[in-house]
Parts: sequence; C-alpha cells; structure tokens
Amino acid sequence: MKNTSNSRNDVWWKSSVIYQIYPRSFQDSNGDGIGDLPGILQRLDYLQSLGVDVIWLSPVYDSPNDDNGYDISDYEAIHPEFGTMEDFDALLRGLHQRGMKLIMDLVVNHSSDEHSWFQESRRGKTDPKRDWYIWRAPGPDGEAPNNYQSFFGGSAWELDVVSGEYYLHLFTKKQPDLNWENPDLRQAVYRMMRFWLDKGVDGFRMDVISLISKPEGLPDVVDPHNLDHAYANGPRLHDYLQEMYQQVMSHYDVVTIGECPGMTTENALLYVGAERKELNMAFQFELNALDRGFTKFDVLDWKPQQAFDILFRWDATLNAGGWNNVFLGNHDTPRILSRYGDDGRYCVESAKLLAMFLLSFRGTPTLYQGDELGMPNTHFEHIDEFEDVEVKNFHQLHVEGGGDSAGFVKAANAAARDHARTPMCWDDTKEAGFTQGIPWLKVNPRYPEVNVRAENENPSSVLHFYRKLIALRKSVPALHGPDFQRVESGHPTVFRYRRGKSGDTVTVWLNWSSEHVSCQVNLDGHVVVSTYPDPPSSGSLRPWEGVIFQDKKR
Ligand code: ISL
Ligand code: CA
Repeated sequence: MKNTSNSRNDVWWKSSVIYQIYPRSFQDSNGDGIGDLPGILQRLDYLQSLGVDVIWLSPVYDSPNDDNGYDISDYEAIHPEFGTMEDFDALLRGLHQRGMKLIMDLVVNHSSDEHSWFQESRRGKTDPKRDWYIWRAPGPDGEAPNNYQSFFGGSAWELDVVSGEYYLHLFTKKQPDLNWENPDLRQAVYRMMRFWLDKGVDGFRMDVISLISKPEGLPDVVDPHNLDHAYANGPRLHDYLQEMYQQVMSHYDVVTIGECPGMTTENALLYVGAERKELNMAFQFELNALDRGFTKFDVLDWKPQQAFDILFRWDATLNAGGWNNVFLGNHDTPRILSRYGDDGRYCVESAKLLAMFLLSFRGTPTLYQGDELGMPNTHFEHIDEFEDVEVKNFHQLHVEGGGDSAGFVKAANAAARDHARTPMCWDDTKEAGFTQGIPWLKVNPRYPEVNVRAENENPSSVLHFYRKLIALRKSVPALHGPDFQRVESGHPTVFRYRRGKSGDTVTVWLNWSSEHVSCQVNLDGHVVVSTYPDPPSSGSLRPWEGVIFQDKKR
C-alpha cells in the first residue's frame, strides 16, 4: 500500500506510539562508553515490553560528531562508533520481527563540511558541485554577505580562504547548508532516501525541514531574536516537499514527520494538510518556546494556562485536515520532568501526569528515552562538564561579551540539551548499566532509584504507569481515535478534555501544578486510571492529580 493521504483514520501511524532513541546514550555494548546499535539490539525486549510501535532513531551515519551526528559526512554509511551496516540491518530485522517499525533521522538542510559533496564544492567556483551549497562573495569591506546569525551563536557565514567566498551555515560552521535550489542536489538526496527506504525503513523524521528553502536574495534578518521565523517557510519550501513526496515518499507505505521550526498555526496545514501530499505530521515548536527569552538560555516563567491554550490551538489547527504529533521532550530539550513537572517532592506524580497528557491527547505521541522512568535534569557544576556544541558556543559568546562563566552555567543548567543526553539508566550498578567503560557523558545521579530494573520491580513506578497508559491507549478507541473536545475545567491549572464519540467517551482531568486545587470534578463514570492510587474527591484535585474517567454510557 502506498503512502496514503493524511485524511484517512486507518493509517498505521495515527494509532502508533513513537519512542525516540538517542543512540549515543541508550546502551553501550563494547565498553567504549558510547551507545551503539548492538546495544539497542540487546534492549529490543525492553522496547517491546513498553508497547511502543515505532522507534525514531537519531542519526547513526558517518559524522565527525561536531553536532553529535547531525553533521553527516556519509549518508549511506554507519559511523563505526555505532557499529556496522550489518548491525543496522539486524536491528531493523529485530524490530520488524517484533511488530515494531523504524524511522530514521533525515538531516538534509545541511551536511557535514567533511562530506565529499562539500569537499568538492569548496575546491573552487567552477566545481560542478559548487552550487550544491550556498556561497556568496564578501561585502565591500570583506564582511559577511548579510547579518544572518547561526542558531548556535555567531555569524551564519564562514569565509573560505581557498575561494575567498563565504558559505552559509545556519548551525555550526561544520554544518554547511545544502542548496536545495540545485536540482542535482535534490536528486542526490532523493537517491539517498530510496537507499534507506529500499532497505525497509518505515519513514523519516526530517531535521529542520522547514528551513531548506532560503529567503529570496538572502536579505538581512529584521528580528534577530526570532531566527526560526526568519529562516523558515522560504519561497520554494512546499515545491520541494511536494517534489520529494511525488518522487520518493508516495512510492512507499511510510511515515514522514517534519521538524518544523517556524511553522505556525497559520501555515501548518500547508505542511501536513490532508491533500497537500507533503508531510504526514510535524513537530511544532510553539510550546517548546514558551519558556524561552532572547535565547533558550534566558529561561522565562510560564503558566499552565498558556500551555493549554497553545496545545488546544494546535490541536484545532492540525485536526482541521492534518494530524498532530504530541511531544514534550526530545534530545534537544531539558528533561520534561524538570521543565514541565516537579522533579522534587512530586517527581513521581508529575512524571505520571505528563505521561497521561502525552498518551491521552489527540495525535500521535512521541516519547523520548528515559522520560518513561521519570528522569530529571542532571546538575552540571562547570562549563567543561557540558558536551553540547550549542552550550559551548553560547558560553564562549557570553564570556567574550564580558559575562561570567558561573552565571551562564546556572542558565545552562536549566536549558541545556545535555540533560536529555545523559545515559539511559538500566539498573543501579556502576554507570547505571549503560556501559562497562567510562560514559561519554556522566550518568544522572538519581540512577540508583530512577532505573529500569528498580521500576520494573515497583508496580507503582513511572515505568509501569507508561506501560499501563500505552496499553490503555491501544485498547480504548476513544484514546487513539480522531475525536476530541476541549472542556472548561473551572481552574487555571487544570487541563480538561474529552475523547471519543458520544456514548463511548472518556474525560481527562489534569491538575498541572504542585498545589491542591478546588474544582468541580464530576465523577460521572468510573476511574480508568489515575496518577494517585486512590480515587479523586468530587471537589478538588491533589498536586499533579490526573484522572481518566470512562464516561457513563448515556
Ligand atoms: O532548540 C533549538 C533551536 O533553538 C536547537 O536546540 C535545535 O538545534 C533546533 O531545534 C534544531 O534541531 C535539529 O537540528 C539541529 C540539531 O543540533 C538538533 O539536534 C536537531 O534536532 C541541527 O541539525
Ligand atoms: Ca559502544
């Protein structure tokens, strides 16, 4: 069956639960302290025991690891740190044998500067691949062609001494942007995509795909505080996405999920609308930006009602013809328990509440490794403990600008991507069972109690709660079906909505706060699942109390 239009409700990816693996941090099998493909293979029974359907695998391709694999130097080779192509084939086979699917990370807004394409392109202005990247002459005084800033700080232009021209890199200078205007480049990307799809891969998560068409003439950015919107939604973006669908994706029964910085509720349906024949789903970043100031390291306060309004608005937008992807965390965010929950007194209840939202809201949920254990942020004492290039670049700019390192480290402890990248915690042995060697990034100090083995043995653990909710989502049509209704809760920190068709509905109540709140919880129906062991009272909700009621048949 070919990739069908998004309007059908019986497509497999609408009732699936997706689980993202960051391979570097999932399971090391050979003691070098780096997670790898054989390590994931060792954990297939664990993944199957969760009940998840699709694994999204962050990049495992050849890369100099300037941005931990999001800088690819060979799209059709496996990085030796992760193993071999045979290891990859064994993983794909193992997942398929267990009825699970695998989607890969497609990173084609940019390649690594060590990719042969770029090495040829930079040889000189007449090289046939020169135009596969974005080169511009210096300004009159030798300055950069415009004021573009990199998402990772500093100018987005790097002067190449060989040709005396600048090349564009919206991320690090080792991640030169590909020129999608060039039809030969596009065909090379499509050939690579078919290489993976012909192996049986079940689709792609498409890295910053909303950025691949650059603004006409590359004018200066007006608001450098909002690079997502400055660079996204270029003039030919949808031509490229429709061409990619026609020439590649439409020939396979696969799923595509775009990572779309700069996508808004005004233009979202251009990406995922039922008959657009572009993408099936997209990760929107409006909620992810709620606590961000000028940069992600300026962390702002926010109120639950703001989050509810964003989530309801995106639900309404994406279900007027598309399909939502529901996520809270990934490898680029702090741990959701620390960012959206309470990683102190109510760490278990709030981790369960976040799970209840992810697995009861309308849309396909994407879970991130370790969140199913209730992993919190780690504490990094000194800038040298961070590994991420984004943190290090912004720290350097901060210090060069006269700021103090300790102040930046405090901010980075709230927002750094490293929090999501500390190793998965399997048990309470040394290095949490992740490696027999020295882990590439330190293990979360909460691992003695926050680990798979301990939580497997504790029936009221966060892990058991995820398993229970994932199973419930599959067994209750209202929870994975297309019906959704916002319902007022009468309290600013209580999120309430109904799922399902009349006569077969469930109502979800979520007190997204550490406070006891009084609100009229109508107890009509029986409690299917709750974040507390005992049922709710009719007039109030406890801190992080979430309840799903199966409504009484009318
Ligand atoms: O949140 C961000 C923007 O402010 C960045 O952390 C993040 O880089 C951005 O969301 C885009 O992410 C994707 O592309 C990057 C890579 O570093 C991220 O890991 C990837 O998810 C460049 O490929
Ligand atoms: Ca390893």
